[in-house]
Amino acid sequence: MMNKLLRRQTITQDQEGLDVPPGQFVTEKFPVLTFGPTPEVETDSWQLKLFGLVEEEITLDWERLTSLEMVSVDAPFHCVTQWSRLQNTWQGVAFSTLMGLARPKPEAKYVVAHCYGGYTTNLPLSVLMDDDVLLAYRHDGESLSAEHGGPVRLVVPKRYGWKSAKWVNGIELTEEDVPGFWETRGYHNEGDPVKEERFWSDLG
Ligand SMILES: Nc1nc2c(c(=O)[nH]1)N[C@H]1C(S)=C(S)[C@@H](COP(=O)(O)O)O[C@H]1N2
Ligand SMILES: [Mo]
Repeated sequence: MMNKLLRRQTITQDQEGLDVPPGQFVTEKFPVLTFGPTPEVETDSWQLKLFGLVEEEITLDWERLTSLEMVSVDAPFHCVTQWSRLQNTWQGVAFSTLMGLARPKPEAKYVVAHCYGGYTTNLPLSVLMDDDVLLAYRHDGESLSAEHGGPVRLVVPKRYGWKSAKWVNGIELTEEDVPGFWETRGYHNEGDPVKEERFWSDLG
């Protein structure tokens, strides 16, 4: 408790004036953070299923995904292990575009992102409908590498990195919140870097 009271909860800026959330250190590098092996997924066999509480279940292949409108998002990336890479250009399909295709039912309030390899993470649907959330297949002008989640990863800039699911292959709409891989292992359910929502133990 004492620790929590003493911790500075302030946002600072880097030399270029970009925001650094509390407790984070800036890196120019792009570290790889993966639990377990990197799944090898070819674009030929890649699929993304939109399912659960949707009006229309849809399975997209690579051709269909890349035929959808491409957006470009400049955003920081904050890992809970305290590194932040402040400048990233992601390109891919806006999450809201996919929801326009599958059309969530009124009772759909949460999302579980499923990945090749079995990793999952959960988020409120409202958070994912933000215009900086996308299914990215390019990073800083190049195809997204396998180690960073290629062919396609979820990118949620306003949450810690573990919510940005790599090798995503399923978007499940649910009524109840279903904690994912790290969320069932002590990580915070929301994971907002500005509020420093790192671990459940932070709550005392
Ligand atoms: N499928 C999957 N997605 C994942 C992870 C993982 O282990 N498996 N790690 C998460 C964590 S903890 C972070 S910080 C980011 C790291 O992304 P990067 O390796 O591209 O830096 O991916 C997230 N997405
Ligand atoms: Mo992370």
